[in-house]
Amino acid sequence: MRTVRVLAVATLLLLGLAACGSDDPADDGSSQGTTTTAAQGGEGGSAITIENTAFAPATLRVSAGTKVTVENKDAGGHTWTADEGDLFDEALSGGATASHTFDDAGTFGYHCEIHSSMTGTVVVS
Ligand SMILES: [Cu+2]
Repeated sequence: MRTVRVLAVATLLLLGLAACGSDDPADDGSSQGTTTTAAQGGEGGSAITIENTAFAPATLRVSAGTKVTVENKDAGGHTWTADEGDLFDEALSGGATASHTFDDAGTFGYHCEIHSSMTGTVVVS
């Protein structure tokens, strides 16, 4: 009796695994498609977040032509200002977002004009 019960359980487990196995490829296919779309901006995505008076990630790596979005999650205002030239200079009140498309490869430092401790870099390749 015990052996039969074990076999029955094993069969159910195998059936369950087989069912999962047949479902997974479809799930993986759809989620991979979503991931690919989201990852087009390059490693680490293409979004910068301002939170607790800091930019994150401190260094964002994207490929040329990527539109980078900055979201200010703080209540207070900040700016997203390029260190050199006037590539971008956005005033971001609490909850605001801004974006800039980086067409050329290079390393672009930026800062907040209100808080000197707030700095970051976008590396475009
Ligand atoms: Cu600031």
